[in-house]
Amino acid sequence: MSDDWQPTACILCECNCGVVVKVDDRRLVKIRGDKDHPASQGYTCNKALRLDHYQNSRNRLTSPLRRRSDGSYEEIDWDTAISEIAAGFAMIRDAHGGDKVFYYGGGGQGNHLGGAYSGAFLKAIGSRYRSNALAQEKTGEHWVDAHFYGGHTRGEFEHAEVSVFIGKNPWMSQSFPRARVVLNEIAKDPARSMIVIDPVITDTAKLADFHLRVRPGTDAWCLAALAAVLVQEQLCDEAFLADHVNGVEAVRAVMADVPIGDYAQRCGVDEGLLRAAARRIASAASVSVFEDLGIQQAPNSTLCSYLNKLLWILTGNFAKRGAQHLHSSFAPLFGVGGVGRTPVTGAPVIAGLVPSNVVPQEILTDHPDRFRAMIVESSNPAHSIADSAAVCAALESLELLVVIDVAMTETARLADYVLPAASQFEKPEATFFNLEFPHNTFHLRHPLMEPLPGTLAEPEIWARLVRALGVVDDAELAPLRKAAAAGLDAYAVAFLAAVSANPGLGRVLPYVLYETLGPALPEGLAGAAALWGLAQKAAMAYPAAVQRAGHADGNALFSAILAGRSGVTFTVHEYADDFALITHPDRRIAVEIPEMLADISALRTAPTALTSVEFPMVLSAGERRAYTANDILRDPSWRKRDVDGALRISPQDATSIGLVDGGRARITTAAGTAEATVEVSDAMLAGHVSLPNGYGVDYLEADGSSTTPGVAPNALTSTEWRDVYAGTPWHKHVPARIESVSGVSRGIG
Ligand SMILES: Nc1nc2c(c(=O)[nH]1)N[C@H]1C(S)=C(S)[C@@H](COP(=O)(O)OP(=O)(O)OC[C@H]3O[C@@H](n4cnc5c(=O)[nH]c(N)nc54)[C@H](O)[C@@H]3O)O[C@H]1N2
Ligand SMILES: Nc1nc2c(c(=O)[nH]1)N[C@H]1C(S)=C(S)[C@@H](COP(=O)(O)OP(=O)(O)OC[C@H]3O[C@@H](n4cnc5c(=O)[nH]c(N)nc54)[C@H](O)[C@@H]3O)O[C@H]1N2
Ligand code: SF4
Ligand SMILES: [Mo]
Repeated sequence: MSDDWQPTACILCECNCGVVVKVDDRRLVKIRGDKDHPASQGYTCNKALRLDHYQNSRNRLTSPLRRRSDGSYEEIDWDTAISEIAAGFAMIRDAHGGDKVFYYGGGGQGNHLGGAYSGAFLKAIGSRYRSNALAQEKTGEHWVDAHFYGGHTRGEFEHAEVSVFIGKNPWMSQSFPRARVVLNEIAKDPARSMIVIDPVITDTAKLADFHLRVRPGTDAWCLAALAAVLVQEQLCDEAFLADHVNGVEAVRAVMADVPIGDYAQRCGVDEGLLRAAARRIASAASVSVFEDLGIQQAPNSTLCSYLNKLLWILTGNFAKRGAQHLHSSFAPLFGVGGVGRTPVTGAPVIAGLVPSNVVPQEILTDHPDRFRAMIVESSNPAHSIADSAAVCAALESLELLVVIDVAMTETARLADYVLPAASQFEKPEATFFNLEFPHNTFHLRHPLMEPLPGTLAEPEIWARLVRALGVVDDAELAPLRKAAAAGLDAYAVAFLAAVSANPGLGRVLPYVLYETLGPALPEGLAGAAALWGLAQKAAMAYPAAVQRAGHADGNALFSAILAGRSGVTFTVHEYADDFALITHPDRRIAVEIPEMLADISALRTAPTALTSVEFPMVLSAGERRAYTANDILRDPSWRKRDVDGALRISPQDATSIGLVDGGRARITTAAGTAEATVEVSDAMLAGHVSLPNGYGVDYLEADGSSTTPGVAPNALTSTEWRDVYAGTPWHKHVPARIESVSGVSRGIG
């Protein structure tokens, strides 16, 4: 075993906490928080210690695979795989147009560097449409953000006097640095308050000063009432609104009409408590908010994002310590441009992303513009998109499906070719979840070991695919290779000259960087070459903030990233910078969105319940718990409890249905049926049940048998059950029927 603690990061959620590890014979044998990581500062949750279950999963891929006509797979060598795949996509392009090649994924919770190289191949082939998991959670919020100020905001919970969590359980799902430490600090400090809006008594709600226990799916009424209290009780920050916000009068007019008492009743929250929470927001020196899947994957999701943001805008909680911020980005997580439409169903393409829910319909049709081929990288859509049966049928019908993954997934099993990726500990990796303000962090992780034999890192996979297309004459790259050997300054000059002389190179930039700068980087770090371009962009976009962080220019920033094994702070902002980050020319927030205001008025007569006699309960399909991590860990032995992902149900419902703790229940929805182990829980409201996410993935045991513990949530969800503006799914609000399974069979869900 090496004596050294090597810095890397946990890859199980978007926080990517820095960890240090000891490696023995390719095993991550010791893991602890990295005190030198600028954001996480030594913090981890319970999950980081289980990372070896990812690194050494028995289900890892070790050879490119090609599907035989009988559906089985044969191992093929990399050269064969690359040339057949490139030829296959070129054939689709020539016959039907490159825009029929659809790209899904590009990175999970810990790995966005590989996906950064996909653009070169996709552009070269003429592909236009793409998507990933953000299109089943964040695109509605993005649509509102684009109208309001043109950027993504984050709260500064560490310093907020009042923290508001709406459909967000950070004790379990984390999502901001050192979440449990910060939550405990807030709970202990009598001068600070926490407001939680959630139907469940979550571990976060237990720490709250105000728990607005809404009935599932009624947040729009709750949030409209909160905003209306601010307006009707004249609690808005008028100076801030006058100086920085447009469209306030239209919002005020609609809010003046909201019947607060009636809405409080309709969402099931005591009116006095609701008013007290609104007043607490208004009286605070600083407020930070976090909305997440509890509203983003529930009815009225885009409207709820709109209303939530009004709370902090109306009270002027922007551009000051402890409030909301428009942070810098090291690389864009979202595409730019207005709302386009998908080729078949005409669904909204927000932030450049096709809604995940329409993927099956964009394929399973004889429409001439349907997607005919697909590349899936680091994602498991056959399991993670609504209506798995429809998704599987669609993926199977494609003329060509290529999956790049570390493991044999539900999606890989439908592919024509499966390409085995090196794990995130076997290559340089990083995430673009760099969302903090005023200090924003970027962490390039160095490889801890050689790639598992037979695997390749994504930058190399994409480079080989581009090479196979023959779109770049290698002679054009020679001057850049020479300049790279002479240092970054020489490279910068040569790069600008080459790209302006040859626009064709501009189309395949990540490839050019990998092929020319990559070889000049320290051993094992060629895959970091694309970061050079991103560092230049960051230095141009935020020159003062990058310099404040100690980096003179883009080259200095890139060098610091290469050298900083525990991550580097790449921007240090001042609070006033928030205004400069607004993209509207007048640098003012624009709050008037007519569709949203009409929807608020329409709430008066809209139904608050979407259940029926047939499906009388609300199922939240995909809750985050102590032992869930999306589909990243397939080996079920990583879990210390909740081994088969219990269905949580209130004592009242358990009694009336005849369920007991540890018994079995059948769950039936419009889409399908499943069986689960029951956990009777006081945390649940009557009428509401929940199942965790990340279960129902299969795992090949040592003896060759396969296990699939728990319920795959998307066996129970439907593609049409989605938001009208963004197409985001209502996974947290699936009408369902729950029955007792007689005979207490312990079959697998
Ligand atoms: N442990 C763990 N952490 C994770 C992940 C993981 O898989 N496991 N995944 C990561 C990812 S990809 C994401 S996107 C985040 C998601 O993080 P969260 O959004 O916090 O996760 P969820 O548990 O899915 O949903 C949050 C809350 O919504 C509540 N909820 C359900 N219905 C409603 C409703 O109608 N109204 C309101 N207001 N609330 C409702 C649930 O009770 C739950 O507490 O977590 C990240 N962190
Ligand atoms: N019903 C329901 N459905 C949901 C949700 C829900 O709450 N309920 N949540 C949704 C949300 S918020 C999200 S974020 C999505 C997540 O769903 P997906 O986008 O499918 O992402 P993951 O489940 O994280 O799967 C990541 C994949 O990447 C692979 N992988 C890991 N490391 C590497 C690597 O280095 N290279 C490559 N090429 N592959 C790698 C893993 O093996 C795994 O197959 O699920 C969504 N689906
Ligand atoms: S799961 Fe998230 S919060 Fe927990 S250690 Fe990993 S990155 Fe940090
Ligand atoms: Mo997510």
